[in-house]
Amino acid sequence: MSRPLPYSVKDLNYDNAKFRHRSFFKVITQSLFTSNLKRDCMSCSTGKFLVALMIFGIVYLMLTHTSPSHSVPSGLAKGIRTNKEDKAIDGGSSFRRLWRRAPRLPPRLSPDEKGGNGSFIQVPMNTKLGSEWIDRQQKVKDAFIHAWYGYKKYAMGYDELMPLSQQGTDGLGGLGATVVDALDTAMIMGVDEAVSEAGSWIERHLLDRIHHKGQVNLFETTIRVLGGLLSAYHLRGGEQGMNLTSKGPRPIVYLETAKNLADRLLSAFTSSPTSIPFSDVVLRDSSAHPAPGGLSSTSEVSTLQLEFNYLSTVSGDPKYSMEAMKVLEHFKTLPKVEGLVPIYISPQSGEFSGEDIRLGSRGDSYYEYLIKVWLQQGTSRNANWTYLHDMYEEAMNGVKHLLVRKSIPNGLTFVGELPYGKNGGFSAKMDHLVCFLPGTLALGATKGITKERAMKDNLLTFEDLENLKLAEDLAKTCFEMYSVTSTGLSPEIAYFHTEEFYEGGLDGGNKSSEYVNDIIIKRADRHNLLRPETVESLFFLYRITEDPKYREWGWQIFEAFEKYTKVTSGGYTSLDDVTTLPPHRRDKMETFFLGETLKYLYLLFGESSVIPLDKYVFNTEAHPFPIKGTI
Ligand code: DMJ
Repeated sequence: MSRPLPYSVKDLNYDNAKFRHRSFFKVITQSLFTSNLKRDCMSCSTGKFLVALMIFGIVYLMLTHTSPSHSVPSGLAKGIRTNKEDKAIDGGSSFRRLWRRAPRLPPRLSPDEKGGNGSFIQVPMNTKLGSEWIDRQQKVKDAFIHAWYGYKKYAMGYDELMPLSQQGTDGLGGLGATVVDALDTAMIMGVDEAVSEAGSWIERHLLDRIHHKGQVNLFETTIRVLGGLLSAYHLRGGEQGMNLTSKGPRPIVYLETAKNLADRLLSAFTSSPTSIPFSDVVLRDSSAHPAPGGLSSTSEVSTLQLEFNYLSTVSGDPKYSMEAMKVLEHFKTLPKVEGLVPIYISPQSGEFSGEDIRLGSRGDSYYEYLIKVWLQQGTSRNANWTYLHDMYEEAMNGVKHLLVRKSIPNGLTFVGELPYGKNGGFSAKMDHLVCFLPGTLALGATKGITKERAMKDNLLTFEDLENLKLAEDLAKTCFEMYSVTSTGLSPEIAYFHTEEFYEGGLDGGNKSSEYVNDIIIKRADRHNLLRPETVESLFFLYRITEDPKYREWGWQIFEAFEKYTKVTSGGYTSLDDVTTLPPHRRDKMETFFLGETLKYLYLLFGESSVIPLDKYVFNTEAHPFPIKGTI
């Protein structure tokens, strides 16, 4: 059978130029010399005279017009000048100012921030949001403020809040993980107070913690802390040399802290005898060692590259990217099962260990980063990186062939597991963690542009369309994992009723759900940790398909979080059992509730121009990094 031209090849020269910022001067001159004017007028002398007159007029207007080139509040406009620019403005002439390149600003962020109080956030001139979605987005912002308030009051500086016992706990090595994970969400939402408080805490304490703390997990620290610092650096205009000092520290503080942390994390790579890093790092002496048992998780070692690559880009030091990319280059050489990989790998031998294959815990973000690291290269993607896209495509075909099944009686599409490899039995078990996959599949299919535009431009292969369809089917299943329970919240793990597998009496408790007999929830799996994966996928699918049902589903999930996980005194809590009412509450607010869950819900209800998917790639902890060459 002849295969369609891979999208990757077609996409290599994909031109995003029309979305790039161009200065006013450039726009005028380009249109003069590329439009019909050029053809029709330049040939006759009257035409030449008119063109000269226009240029003269424009230059005159620009010399006499003094308003700033960006629509930022005047106090802010001062704040964002670099020293260099200040000198140019104070000492230079208007004419010199004319030739200065307009500064590139960070992305347009919150639609509801009206730029008051020197807020750094720009307001889209024209909001297309209906008032219902503006209200709902505000409710998510209120939820974030409530979560931050609880954390700040009872646990500031600890990794996580225990909202019921009203204290903090350090489960992630003691780097104040919630502070850093939450910071860019606060920036995106325009919660200035939290931006200030988190930023000041980072400036005052984080370096000291990094110097003195003991053991941390390489993966968790990279995706939450390093990722959070780097996206904060970007969103505050760090790459543009800006100095948005009004809320929190100068962006360079985030970058310098990130470098200090990453230099220590690098020991996990350099201490290992292979390209597979050890899983644990002792920060205070920059040493590293394997996890007890000696093995690393496949997803952990392959989910570091977006962060280390971006750090190399902004720091100008290639060492971070080089070490992290060795891992994926090594994975390229390893034997796989139709692109699928076991969930453990040995840093001692560099080989996979065992045959357990799944897209849930320990496997998930390996598949996510294959496509996202490829996308991160943007227009500079070249032959050296296509292996990532090839590995992703092969893996997704493996998923479709070996892991995707339908439940009975009502045919929900789900992704199961192969705990004993290809020749062992199939398990109808699906972790909630697998619900990242619909979003990743949709992103991989259109590369972040809308489905409509991709179809119009004839950019989708048969495989892309198949992946998009699978994404939509799986997103529905993930949503039904919520609506099948009494609380409207998903369990950590679900099983699906198939010809081979059924256990009676283990439904989710919502007897009116059409899928009450399709989804089985074992007693040990009934907890909910406020995880983001489903709302993450709803966000990607809404942006890409523009189907409003994804927003409605997101809203239902948000309402369930509000109803059952909100703690009056501050914060939100994990639950022990989503199938009983009232649900028994656990005493923990995970950092990713602020870093991911609320961020994705907020973006889902907002304008698609905020952190656009063809210009940004989100790390697995929802920290956005710019795609090379687009911003
Ligand atoms: C997050 O830390 C990341 O999304 C990770 O990839 C998986 N687990 C949590 C959220 O569930």
